[in-house]
Amino acid sequence: MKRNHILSCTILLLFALLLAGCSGPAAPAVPANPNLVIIYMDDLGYGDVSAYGTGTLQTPNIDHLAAEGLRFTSGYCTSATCTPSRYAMLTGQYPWRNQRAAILAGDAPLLIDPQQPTLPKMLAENGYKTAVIGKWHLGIGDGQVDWNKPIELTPNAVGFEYSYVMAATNDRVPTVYVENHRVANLALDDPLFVSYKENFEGEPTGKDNPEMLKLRWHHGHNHSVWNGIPRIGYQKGGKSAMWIDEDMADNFLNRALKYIEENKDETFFLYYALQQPHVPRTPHPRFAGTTGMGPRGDAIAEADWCVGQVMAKLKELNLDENTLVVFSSDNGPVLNDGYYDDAVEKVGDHTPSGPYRGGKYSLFNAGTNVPFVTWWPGQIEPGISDALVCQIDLMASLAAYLGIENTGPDSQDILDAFLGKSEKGRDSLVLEASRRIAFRSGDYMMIPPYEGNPVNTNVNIETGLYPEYQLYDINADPGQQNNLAEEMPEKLEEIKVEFEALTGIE
Ligand code: NG6
Ligand code: CA
Repeated sequence: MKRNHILSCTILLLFALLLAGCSGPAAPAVPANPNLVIIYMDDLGYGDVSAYGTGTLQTPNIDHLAAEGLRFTSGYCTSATCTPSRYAMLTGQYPWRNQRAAILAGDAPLLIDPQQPTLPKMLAENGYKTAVIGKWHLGIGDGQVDWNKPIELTPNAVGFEYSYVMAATNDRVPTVYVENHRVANLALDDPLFVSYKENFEGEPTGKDNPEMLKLRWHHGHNHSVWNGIPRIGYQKGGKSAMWIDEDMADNFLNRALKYIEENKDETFFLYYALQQPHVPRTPHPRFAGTTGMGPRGDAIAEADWCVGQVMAKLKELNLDENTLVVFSSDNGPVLNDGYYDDAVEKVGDHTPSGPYRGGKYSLFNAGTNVPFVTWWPGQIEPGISDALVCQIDLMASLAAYLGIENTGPDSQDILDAFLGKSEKGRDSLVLEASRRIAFRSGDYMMIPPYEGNPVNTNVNIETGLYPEYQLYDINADPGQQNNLAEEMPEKLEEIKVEFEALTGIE
């Protein structure tokens, strides 16, 4: 009797288990590996995003993303310029560990060693489709690149299965797009030549041919002229392949949307790297004049619209619940970065650096404390986080999510902070500007003594360089007005020890 009872109970239990198995999961589903979309801006400041509530320029689409996601107040890139920040995000290695990780010329060799671990490689090895569309600026080729032949060392050599990029910046030659291993739309009968040493005979320059210019140069930017805009570096030929600056945003966006469409049934990583609001600021006529802040404001409005289009596409394809979007910028803001484009004259009450001191090229906080949002409906609760997070940590944090080994040497697993499950991010972070480094530890920022001009007079931004130690409490004093180095010698000493242990620099 008893035995029978046990038997029937067991059968009932098995039946129940079977039923539960068939009728769908009882607990919330653990999502499959999410798609990753990094939306990366060029020179967008903390205060340039209206969600941060400090500037007067409006960015409704980015605000919407921030409202649905997690907005970080202490979100950092590693560097106050482009190349090093991108290097760190994609390799998980601090850029100051690599001698060559500084602003690169358009013909500079590939900065990332093809043997080096990278974020796209890590994801590709784990079943992801990977693509970069937009600004690259991490070098292409071997230093002797022939732009008319297939180029081996492109983003494809470091983990991107598809790439469609401008090699460097929109103010540098060559003013062409490179798709996978070739310059796109290049005609064989008009080969492209590039030099950063000397001009090609008979070719006009911004310096000698002001009559050709629709945008005047302020400092630098007086070499080859294309589309009425003088650039950095010299080029000749390749006319069929040359970009039209005003169409660049649409061109990158359309390719990004197409990539998402085509890979909607795959797991993918799209690194969508917009060129705005880097100089030359050339918003499409649809956006020109819309903000009253001149081309810089209009280029941000254009980028904001692009962000909205990408988000709409993810929702339209029902990919939103399975896509982690990370929105950020490669360095802080600058107004006059080499052209007369009214950025200074028309900025009005807008504050691109937000409450912070400095900007692009600066060791002060605005150089690297940038807009930073993570978004993943169903997984990330909307909100605001004060956790200290950095783009360099995406690699280790994603590795943790995927349950694989982290291969980014300086990348830290702060997954819970990125997902909003913890208010705790990093303890500390090394920051870089023009090959000099500073240190954020907790709420404090320490800038070691450096020689050099305290103001970069070209761009009119404070560099942060002073001959004595600086120590600031960023929380209490975001504008870095109160140097605590003398007042708090013990704190300074403690941070110096920590900094030396990490960097090996005394
Ligand atoms: C500087 C350029 C600046 C910009 C910057 C790179 C001059 C005088 N200045 O050398 O205009 O191109 O490099 O910006 O040439 S970044 O955002 O890609 O780092
Ligand atoms: Ca930049």
